[in-house]
Amino acid sequence: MKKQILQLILVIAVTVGLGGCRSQSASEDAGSTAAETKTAVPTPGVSASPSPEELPPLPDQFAEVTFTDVTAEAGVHFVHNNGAFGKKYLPETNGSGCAFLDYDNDGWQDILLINSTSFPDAPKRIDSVMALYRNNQDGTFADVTVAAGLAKPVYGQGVAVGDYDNDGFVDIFVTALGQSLLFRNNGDGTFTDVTETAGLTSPGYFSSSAAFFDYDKDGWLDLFLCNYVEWSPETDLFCSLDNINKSYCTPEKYQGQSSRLYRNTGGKFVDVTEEAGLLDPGGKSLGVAIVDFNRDGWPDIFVANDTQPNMLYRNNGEGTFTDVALLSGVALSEEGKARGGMGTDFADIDGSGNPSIIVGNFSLEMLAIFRNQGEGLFIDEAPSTNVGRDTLLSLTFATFFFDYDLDGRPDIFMANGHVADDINKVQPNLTYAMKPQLFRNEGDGRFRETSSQAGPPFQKPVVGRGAAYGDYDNDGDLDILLTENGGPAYLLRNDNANQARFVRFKTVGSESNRDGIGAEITVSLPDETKQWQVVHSGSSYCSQSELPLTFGLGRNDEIATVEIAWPSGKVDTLTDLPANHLYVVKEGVGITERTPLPMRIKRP
Ligand SMILES: [Ca+2]
Ligand SMILES: [Ca+2]
Ligand SMILES: [Ca+2]
Ligand SMILES: [Ca+2]
Repeated sequence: MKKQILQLILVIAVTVGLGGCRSQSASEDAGSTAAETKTAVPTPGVSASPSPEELPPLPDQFAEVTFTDVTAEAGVHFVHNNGAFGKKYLPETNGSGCAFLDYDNDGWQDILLINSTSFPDAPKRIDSVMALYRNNQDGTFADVTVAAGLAKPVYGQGVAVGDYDNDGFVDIFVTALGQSLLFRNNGDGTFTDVTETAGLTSPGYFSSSAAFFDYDKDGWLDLFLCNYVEWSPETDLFCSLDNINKSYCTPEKYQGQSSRLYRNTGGKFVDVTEEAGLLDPGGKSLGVAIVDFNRDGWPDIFVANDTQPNMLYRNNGEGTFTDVALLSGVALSEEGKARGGMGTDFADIDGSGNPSIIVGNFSLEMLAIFRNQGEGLFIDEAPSTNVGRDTLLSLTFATFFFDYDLDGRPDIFMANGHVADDINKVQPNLTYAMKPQLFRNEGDGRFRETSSQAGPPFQKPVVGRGAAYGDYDNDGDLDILLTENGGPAYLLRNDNANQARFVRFKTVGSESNRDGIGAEITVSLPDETKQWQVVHSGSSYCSQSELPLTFGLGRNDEIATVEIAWPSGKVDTLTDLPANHLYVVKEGVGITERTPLPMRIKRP
């Protein structure tokens, strides 16, 4: 009886709390908004929605945010197999990526780790496979790869996650050396390889990163696939650092391979690379960021190329793209040199309303911070700031923006590691394994390295490759997944960031694609500051971060206004949202679910 009364109070508390936030939809069915907005009734073990005054007290001073390696206690035992057997084949040193995704829609981020496998001419085959780890909602994960139907040996490199068939379940695209694979999510915990029926069979590409996005805004997610170079065991070349032993050749020795754009025609894909103006046989692409750099509402494509100029494909809005990288200042270094571009990402780093772009580069090349000056112009600020000095030696694969301390300013993560395992013998100032790096945004788009205060994971050199962020423990702050070539994957838990306020949004498109990829969320705080982010696939290197967006609110207990601009053109406006919640927002409807965070973790 006592329990029933308690449950009743919880339901009332949630309902009253929801009354404070109105959804005003710009859509035609705005009239039905109130009726369709429903409340998620709290389930046992999950705390009720706190009113703003019930938020945990703010400390006078925030403690340092640190990261803790929780891989072992989380039950993640994955080890990457790069297939190496002494021949130093080029693809060995590139993999592999990772993803945070919620494949079973339970509101908890699951983990996917891409793997490579043996080369066809290896004397002994090891049929290694990728690993899907289901989130047990108690800080641990269960390996469900076999049951999910994903235990398929493939020479994998990267991953993109998106609901290509708009059925409400995210699907998985695995990029590979050779045939990349599309796995349709059956909605029951299993996946089916639909590569062929979906029209994605391709010749021998050496693919790397990929991104789902809706370039023609027809409500179906299209796919951009980065390709690297022409390579096969038969055409592998001999290169050497010491003129004796074989080492990995730089990509300069190989012919490039054009990236591809596939248009989704309603569950089937068609290669539209040439008609879209994207054919680039010289391209040696490793990273892609879908960034509307000129804010005209059409998603543009930034491609990081290795030893070739980067590309910035402006979306002309009628099915074609024009490369404006050289004119915009993002193609080359300050000295006019093409660099070894790898991972990439974008964010509004200075509150200007314009997205800036970062690119991870080779050692002795610095991270690129292309600051958006507006009017389609960028200037690389790394050489003139401490970031250039602090990233000079780093060979950076994955890099991304995330607000790790939830102060409202996007910070930078870098996964580093050299490509040559014997580099230290010929270049004593460089090492194969390198420490990851963290840079805090100090305001106005200036960054300061905070790696030395960020905990043991940032003191440990690894051969870093892929990386993604996601809030795997539903406590509101962003955790990190990091992969190592020929080594383990690392789950790094964020500690202390959620002492500041935050808010998370999951988007559900109706006219737009189901994931709401491309939706732009602008958060206005009572102190009149604004932040915006875009729901996106791609970015980083060969990896995909979680789709929900997290906004750091610092000391603000609530958000004044939230505007969600959907790819369809619809705009939903929400007001007076309390902090420390995850809100599920449906296009044209408004909030359909609100979950207070930190969510109390179930104990096994
Ligand atoms: Ca799907
Ligand atoms: Ca489309
Ligand atoms: Ca920050
Ligand atoms: Ca977290």
